[in-house]
Amino acid sequence: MPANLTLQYHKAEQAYRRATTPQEELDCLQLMLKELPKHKGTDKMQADLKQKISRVKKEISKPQKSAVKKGFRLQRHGAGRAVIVGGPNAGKSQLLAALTNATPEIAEYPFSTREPQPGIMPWEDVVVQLVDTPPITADVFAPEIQALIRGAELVLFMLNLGDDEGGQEMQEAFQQIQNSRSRMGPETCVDEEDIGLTYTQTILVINKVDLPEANDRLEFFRDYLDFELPTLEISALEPRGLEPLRKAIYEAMDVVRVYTKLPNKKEADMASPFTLKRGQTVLDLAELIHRDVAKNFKSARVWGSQMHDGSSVKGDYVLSDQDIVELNS
Ligand SMILES: Nc1nc2c(ncn2[C@@H]2O[C@H](COP(=O)(O)OP(=O)(O)O)[C@@H](O)[C@H]2O)c(=O)[nH]1
Ligand SMILES: [Mg+2]
Repeated sequence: MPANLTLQYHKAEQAYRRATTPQEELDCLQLMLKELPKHKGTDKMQADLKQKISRVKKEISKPQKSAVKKGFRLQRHGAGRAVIVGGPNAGKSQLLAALTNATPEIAEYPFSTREPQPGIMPWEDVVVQLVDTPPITADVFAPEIQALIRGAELVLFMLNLGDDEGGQEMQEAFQQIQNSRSRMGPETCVDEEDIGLTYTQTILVINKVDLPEANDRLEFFRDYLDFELPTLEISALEPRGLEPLRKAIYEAMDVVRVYTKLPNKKEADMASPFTLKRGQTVLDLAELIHRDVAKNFKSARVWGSQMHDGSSVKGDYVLSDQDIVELNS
């Protein structure tokens, strides 16, 4: 039976995936439970939610025990997050170093990365957070990587063309992820029937195409590439193919940039745009700035591609990329 989840439920679930503290998780889970349609088809979902709520409550009441786990709740930053995952030596850390300000350890031996590490990738006038992770193998799949996959806007799943074992190692990492509850897919969605099962949009990043053996290996590995993910070929070291990748990462964040202007000022603040999810409205922008701004909101003026310059709009106006907005209360 379809669960017929409401828009509010989906919003709460989305916020749950991005929660960075146990209290935020609890608030979202409670909202999800409230919004869940109560009928036979959702019995299991209700039970799952209640179980999760009691688990988070325990975590909140026992701060010492959660200290370890908390360390992996990385603060979100910028327009969204892409997490880099894959087998050992695929070049995950090299990619983080190539795209961001971070300086991770890059090494020929496996498991040089032991903890998730964030970096900031600039894109035009905004930034995207990338997170490097320890390798996933047939034996090791750290729970914090699962949480990162679940909460990210995008997964960069890496294939190593630098080793004859690369295909096999990718396959093993792939199996681990797809056997978990936080899976990869061509687009991000939740399983309507099975609460807690999520798919995060993924790009297959084929790395080390600079090597002379890369082409032959890729032909050989094609047997392993039987899943349908968008694919980009790069060399993180050389570097090669990084511009299309950067663009794809930004586009996967699915945001619009909005510049705000004060009513008494002539010029908008063009230096630091807000980023909102595509489809969000002027009222969402007001809420993002401050609860009080949203509460006192009366109307707005918008300068942008979809609006005549300075036209007056209501709170439900859907923002377009690079709109300039003046909020009036
Ligand atoms: N030739 C080549 N070597 C690379 C490339 N990317 C990474 N490497 C090398 O592969 C090894 C493993 O890289 P690293 O980023 O530490 O892999 P990780 O375990 O996935 O984080 C290092 O010796 C890197 O210099 C690439 O695009 N081309
Ligand atoms: Mg590494």
